[in-house]
Amino acid sequence: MAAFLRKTSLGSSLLLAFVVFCAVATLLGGLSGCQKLLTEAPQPEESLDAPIDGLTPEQLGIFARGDEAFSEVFTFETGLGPLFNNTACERCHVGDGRGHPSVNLKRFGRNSVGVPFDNLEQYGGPQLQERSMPGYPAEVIPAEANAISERGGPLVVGLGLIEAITDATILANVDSLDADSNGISGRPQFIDPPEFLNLPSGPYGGKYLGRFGRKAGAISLLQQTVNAYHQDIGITTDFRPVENFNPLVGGAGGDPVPDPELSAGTVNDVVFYLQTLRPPLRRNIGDPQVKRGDSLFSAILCARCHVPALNTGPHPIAALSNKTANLYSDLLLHDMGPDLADNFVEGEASGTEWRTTPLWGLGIIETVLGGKPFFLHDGRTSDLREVIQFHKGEADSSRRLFFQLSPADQEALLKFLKSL
Ligand code: HEC
Ligand code: HEC
Ligand SMILES: [Ca+2]
Ligand SMILES: [Ca+2]
Ligand SMILES: [Ca+2]
Ligand SMILES: [Ca+2]
Repeated sequence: MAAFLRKTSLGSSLLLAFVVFCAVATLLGGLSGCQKLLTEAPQPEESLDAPIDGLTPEQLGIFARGDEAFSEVFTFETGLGPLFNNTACERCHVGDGRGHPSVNLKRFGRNSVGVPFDNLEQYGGPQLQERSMPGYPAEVIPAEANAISERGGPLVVGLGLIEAITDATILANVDSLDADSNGISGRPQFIDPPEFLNLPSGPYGGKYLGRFGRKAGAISLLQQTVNAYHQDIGITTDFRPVENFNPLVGGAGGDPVPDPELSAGTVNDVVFYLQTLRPPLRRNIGDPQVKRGDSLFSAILCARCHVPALNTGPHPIAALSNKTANLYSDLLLHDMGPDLADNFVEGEASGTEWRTTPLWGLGIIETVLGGKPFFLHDGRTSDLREVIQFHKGEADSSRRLFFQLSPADQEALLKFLKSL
């Protein structure tokens, strides 16, 4: 809420609405989370919305503009739609954290043996925009789709450090053929750069290393941001000036707002904001139980995928240059087995593969989301034991080792996770 307080007048009216909502809810005797939010402002180490240390005053100015744009709520008058999933970045990345599962988005396609994955573009695939402006039909998932991937918005903090990690550092952890026979491989995602990024042919057979998104399907924060505006909110930009294809209209069904609806300048401010959002601060580091959990985390192979730290290379933003990112991820793809499979192919990621989710901020999600965290790509559970229970495929032995630990050691490991 501190984030909202510092923001726009819109933020304040949202806060006011929330306070009124809470007051009524409290009168009716429910929602203890409201009570907590109204009485305690989160400590700095409990919130996500702050700039990284070491920015110049000018950079802080760009950060503030990007912050404003990230929370801007679009309307039909400002270009929302005609097809969209939600009205603002912040709706799906609440307080720069993750979205509530009620705002998950869905992608669909057809997965058949022996032929390339079909994004079903004639039906508006791969992304389902289930909301639309009046006069336009919203999309529906066609009967042909046999792969539906439901995804929640991840945390968007510390991403500048992730962008600044060199390819070589990430690729050093690749073990595609599992040469060390621990059951864990880890493959890189390679992506054809979209034309709007204006990049030369990439170093990997023309492709670039993907690192953002739940299957590492985006190579940079610019790509992720431009596509989020275009796909998730229906906002055209200088980078992608043509409205989304509307299958039920049979073309780029337009709204009345001339395209592009948003300038490259604003997109770049948002990218800068994402690049310079501070990585989460750890809590309870000195706690003996947390320390015990930390060493168990390595001992039972969690740290093979959730690699505690990767270093960044040189970067034009000094605050990101040659730093350590304590992200707890290798940013590689892993086969996680049938329970987590979505059958949805994205670039080189198969229907069972996911990028290792960075775990920094794991213990803060709860505060940001008002009391209840939601984990895994679709936010299916709030229970960390259940998260580990879902780890199969390459993580099978790690999962088994966890459930063989003594109850006290299991608790220590969970306490360590919550300190991230
Ligand atoms: C409808 C909900 C929704 C909206 C609106 C939305 N996002 Fe997202 N965001 C997601 C989901 C879901 C993912 C994961 C996507 C994937 O797996 O490909 C994501 C991923 C991201 C990532 C990658 C994070 C990572 O860890 O790799 C960034 C950055 C991001 N979004 C920024 C934005 C920005 C900027 C906007 C506004 C322009 C925005 N998002 C709007 C749902 C949303
Ligand atoms: C083989 C690689 C691998 C190993 C080993 C592994 N993980 Fe994961 N972990 C992943 C991937 C990939 C995901 C994302 C899965 C998804 O969202 O469907 C994930 C997700 C998670 C999440 C959810 C994060 C979030 O914000 O949603 C937690 C917590 C987690 N792992 C903890 C652990 C712990 C604890 C261990 C050790 C017992 C472990 N992992 C072992 C790859 C691994
Ligand atoms: Ca539009
Ligand atoms: Ca669509
Ligand atoms: Ca291995
Ligand atoms: Ca338009």
